[in-house]
Amino acid sequence: MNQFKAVAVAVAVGLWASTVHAQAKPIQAVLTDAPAVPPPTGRKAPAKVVVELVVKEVTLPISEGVNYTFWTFGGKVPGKFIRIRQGDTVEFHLANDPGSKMPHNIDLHAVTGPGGGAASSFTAPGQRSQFSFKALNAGLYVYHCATAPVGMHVANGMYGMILVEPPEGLSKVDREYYVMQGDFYTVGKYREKGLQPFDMQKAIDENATYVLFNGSEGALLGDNALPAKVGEKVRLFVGNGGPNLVSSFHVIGEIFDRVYTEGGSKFQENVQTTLIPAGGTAIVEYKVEIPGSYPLVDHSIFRAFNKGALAMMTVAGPDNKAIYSGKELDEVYMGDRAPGPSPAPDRSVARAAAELAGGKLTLETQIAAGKTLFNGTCSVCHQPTGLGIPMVFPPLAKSDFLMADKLRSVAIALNGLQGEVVVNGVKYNSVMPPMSNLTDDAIANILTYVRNSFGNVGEAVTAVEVSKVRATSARPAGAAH
Ligand code: HEC
Ligand SMILES: [Cu+2]
Repeated sequence: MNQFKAVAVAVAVGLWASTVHAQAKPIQAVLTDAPAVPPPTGRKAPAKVVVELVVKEVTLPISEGVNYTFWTFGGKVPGKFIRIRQGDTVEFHLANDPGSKMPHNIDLHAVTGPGGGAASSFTAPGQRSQFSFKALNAGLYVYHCATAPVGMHVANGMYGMILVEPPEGLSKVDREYYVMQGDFYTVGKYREKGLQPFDMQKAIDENATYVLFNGSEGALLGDNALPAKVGEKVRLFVGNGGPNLVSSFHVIGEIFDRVYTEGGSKFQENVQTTLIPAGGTAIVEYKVEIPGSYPLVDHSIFRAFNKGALAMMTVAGPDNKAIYSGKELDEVYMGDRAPGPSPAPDRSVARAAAELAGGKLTLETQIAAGKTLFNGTCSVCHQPTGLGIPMVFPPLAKSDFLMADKLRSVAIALNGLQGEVVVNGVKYNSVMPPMSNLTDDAIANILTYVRNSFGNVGEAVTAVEVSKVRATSARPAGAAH
């Protein structure tokens, strides 16, 4: 082949190749609902990728017996997970369901360009819009709605994540999960039943009612816990939608072998807790060595135990006593969030709420719900047996003091107790904190249980009685409501 011919062939091949590339069929992106993550792109070269996302306004449970109208990218909170490769050109289609009441748009932090796509994607109910962007930077990025009032759209759950894989892809792991934190603001207090509207003032004050992983309390608990097996490498794509709070993300009982802080390209090793800003992410990786339950929490710890920021990874497999000697995470630590011995989720509290709403609450249902709530709230001091601890926590079992006055026992649960009390002839002089953060029906069920268990025989306590005591008795300064 002479030189001229060789060049001609090369040009022809080059032309052919670029035509093929330009005409290659665009790839339809696989989108997943949390906690699932789409498979690796597995591609060696950039491509044109089509993403189709539908905004829907949906009413879903935010907690047991509590509903909230979420605004979503794809029908769930967080929104669909999008996975592409660096250099891809993304043709983005945003549709707004005809049932929506609001216009919406999308700002993807993976976009280089004004508003991250927001201005090009403003979509009224029943409309669609389209724009394209080239993914210049690798990393794990948040996307969110940026329609005014932006804070309200984000607070209603309008966020998700897009992973832009580096050209070489991510290292191989056994499991990948999608976990995203968000803070929520409802008019009713934490766990107050019924459909709860958004509370703008609480949101402005950054006074969250709920702090949640994956959009509802218990989204990743019980039957929905994240499974893994001993010896596996786990990767969590963790995001924080905010709108307000920064997450101190921690897995109780694990150490992150690697954290790609802020979802960027560099990793830090051997990390206990990683900060995830509102509108930011982290990729955490760890190997699981010991079977058991591993709670995922925001280590701003009241959020975990009093606002819902609790998820669970359950690791199955053989023990390794050389690394850890035993005893499972116990009920005292986890309270009513402890994974129960039976795989059947405990629905007693929800059942009691439903019966109360229907005007037909039975004593048995109240006792069952009260037992669950007692074990999550009171048993840490008074013990699951109700026997208390000598000299420290008085018994509720066969307590003459408890049974002498029903409304007084309601006031104790609500407002706490301090100073000398004599229970069954024994003096106690200590402090019980107020539990006024509990709802009226929760306190009614707890006391119904306590007054009908451990050898006690009494009558039911009603939510109406609790509400009267709440309205007429003094709470110590600093107690909730
Ligand atoms: C942090 C520990 C703690 C928790 C949690 C706790 N208590 Fe108490 N409780 C005490 C202490 C301490 C006293 C005695 C206070 C005193 O000495 O004045 C007490 C006293 C009582 C009494 C009166 C004395 C008796 O034995 O009859 C009742 C009734 C009672 N608690 C009910 C409850 C109920 C119901 C709950 C759950 C809603 C609860 N407590 C949660 C520590 C606790
Ligand atoms: Cu929106």
